[in-house]
Amino acid sequence: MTDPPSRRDALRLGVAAGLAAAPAGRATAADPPPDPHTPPREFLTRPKDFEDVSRGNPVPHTLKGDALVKARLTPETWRLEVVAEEPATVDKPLTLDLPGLRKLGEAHGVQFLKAMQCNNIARPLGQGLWEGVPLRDVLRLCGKLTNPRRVYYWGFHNDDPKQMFRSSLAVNQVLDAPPGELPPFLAYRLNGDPIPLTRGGPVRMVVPWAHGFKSIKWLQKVVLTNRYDANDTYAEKNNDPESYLKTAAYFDDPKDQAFPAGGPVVVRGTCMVGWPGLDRVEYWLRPAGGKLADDDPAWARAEWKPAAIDPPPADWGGGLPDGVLPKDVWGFTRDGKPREWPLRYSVAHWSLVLRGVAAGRYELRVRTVDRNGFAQPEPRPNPRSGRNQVQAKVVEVKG
Ligand SMILES: Nc1nc2c(c(=O)[nH]1)N[C@H]1C(S)=C(S)[C@@H](COP(=O)(O)O)O[C@H]1N2
Ligand SMILES: [Mo]
Repeated sequence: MTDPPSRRDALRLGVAAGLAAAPAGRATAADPPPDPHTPPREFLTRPKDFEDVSRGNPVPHTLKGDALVKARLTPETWRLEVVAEEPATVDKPLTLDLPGLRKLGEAHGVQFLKAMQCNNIARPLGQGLWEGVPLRDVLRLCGKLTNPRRVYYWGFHNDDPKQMFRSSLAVNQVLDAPPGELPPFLAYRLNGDPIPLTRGGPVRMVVPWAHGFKSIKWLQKVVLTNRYDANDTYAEKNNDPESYLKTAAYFDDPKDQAFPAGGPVVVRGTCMVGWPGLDRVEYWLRPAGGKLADDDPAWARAEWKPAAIDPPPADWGGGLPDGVLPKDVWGFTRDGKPREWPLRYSVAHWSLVLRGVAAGRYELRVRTVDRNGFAQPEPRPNPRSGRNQVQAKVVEVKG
């Protein structure tokens, strides 16, 4: 996750006690330039640093040796089975191995940046450059499909149905993504390397627009069905099985923070850019006056001011060679520039560098406004379709 680099960055920015004793407005060697974009933060998460959300006992990624072979979770033993259940049928049920999938990738491969986010956990779990083959191009190998309405799929689950973690998509979502839009795909590379077992390798489903529960790890089975209902494990407990990623801001460090008077108040964080895109990030610094209820009139009087959004990073970090720009990645031009920024379904970084803040205790809130003009937490009817409460923390400037 982003914590360790951000803390390190905060230190480099001179937030550490003692460095900020210079009077406000006069730069010293210890007082950093007012550019909130330096130093760069890592844009991609190393695969091992993703937060893990995995069911199973034992969790599949702890299997070793023969157990791993038996589970068919090694690159050599991995197989994907594609079948249909009556009254849906496929002409040619399919068994695909990893070389077969990679071969398909040579003709149909896609690459794109996506943050993995659980709809029950606020902050994204990590962001990767995922590479794989659209599921539609795998289904094409099955010949004629009759009567399918949904695609059900799951991964290895220790032979115990109770440990099954499964998900589903409408067959239209799989087959009819508009050209140039992101299709659900079978991923076999993450940040340029084979997907490690811990992140669901050898092959993982990745559904670009969806929360993590659609992106099934250790994928082994795809079933075309005539059923119209979602079979998602995550539909239990009032989760919304069709939720799209939402736009929302998060603090790098959600803990309260103290700053010495006279120095800058520097706060950084990330935002998830969901399906509605990101127009801007805003902050509200309010003299602390106890907990603010949802219907407090202070909300209507709030003065939201713009925060800075980091530009595309020059160094993408997280395991790609230094300076490599993902020019072959969805959303980028041939010279490696993003067509829109920040990119949909990715994590963007924001920063606040506030100078001249008078000594005192404040509540700091940061929120996103999406491209439909909805400010977080709107327009959420159901918090279980993605956590996006406006986060708040106390910031104290010590006199
Ligand atoms: N097979 C399988 N796939 C799974 C899960 C699981 O428990 N088993 N958890 C899902 C959930 S709820 C989330 S949020 C993401 C988490 O992905 P990560 O562990 O790579 O961060 O994986 C999804 N895929
Ligand atoms: Mo999740």
